[in-house]
Amino acid sequence: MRSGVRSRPCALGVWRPRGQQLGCERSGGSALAGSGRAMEQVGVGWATAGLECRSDHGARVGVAFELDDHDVDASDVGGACRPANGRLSSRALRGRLITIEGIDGAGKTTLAAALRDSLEQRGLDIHLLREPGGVDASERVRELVKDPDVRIGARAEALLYAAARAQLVEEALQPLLDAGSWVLLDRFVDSSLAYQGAGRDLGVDQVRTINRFATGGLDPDRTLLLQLDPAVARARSRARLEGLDRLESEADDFFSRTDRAYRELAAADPARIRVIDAGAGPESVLAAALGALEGLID
Ligand code: ATM
Repeated sequence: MRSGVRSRPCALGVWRPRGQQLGCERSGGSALAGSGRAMEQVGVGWATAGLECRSDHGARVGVAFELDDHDVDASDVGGACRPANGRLSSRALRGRLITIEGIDGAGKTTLAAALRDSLEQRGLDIHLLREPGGVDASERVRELVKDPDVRIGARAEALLYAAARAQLVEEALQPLLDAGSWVLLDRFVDSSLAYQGAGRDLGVDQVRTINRFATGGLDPDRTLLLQLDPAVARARSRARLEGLDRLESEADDFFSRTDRAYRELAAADPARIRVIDAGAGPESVLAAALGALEGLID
């Protein structure tokens, strides 16, 4: 594939390469998916235009451009790549992946929308996505795994979530991050570790392994774990829903195992996973979430 100027992706990760404007060599989409954070990004804070170039040493370098007061020629930052229009900013750019986790009924969706608004007000280019879903194929998997009339074994379920995730990474997540965007993601690998690894008793390490393959090793920069007593969370989601889907119909001990696994994951990685008391009101939860992004937002 040649050139890599990207138009702004929409909220569900649909983005189209705008074509050939930059005349810069760019590797194929599958390489993007597998690279995790191997790609180094150099550039700026406005991510509607980005490209990937090869340095003299063959290393892949992502570059994003913005019109800015600080003119920098593209050759200063990326070798042979030059935008067809516009000047380069000297500010450093790197996309961020923030994931939101928690058992059903903890308030992830409410927090995600509030956080997106709040981060947008700070001028960040932010994209809200969900799992399973976010792109067409993964939304289809979502329908399948939620369908209470479909029998799916535990292993197949873990693989389906991983497949949906692989597609999301390749089609939306990695391109967005490469372009310097922030992605707010409602569930990611930790959901599979907690629900399939512990809830389904498949083993956290086994599920981690298939997900490393699915994501190419992509890790969130920060994870906000909404914590709520499973009984309270279940009561909340039952009140909210008309009919329970395939997972929501599981017995209470499934959710207790899932909740316990989330707590253990957070204890094992406190730098990434920040626990938030989901029993507080929405405003307090939002304030806590913003506080938990310290070091990422100023
Ligand atoms: P949401 O309704 O929160 O979007 O999640 C879909 C369901 O899929 C949710 N069900 N419940 N209860 C959690 C479940 N799920 C997994 O079991 N594993 C995963 O990897 C993901 C992403 C979701």
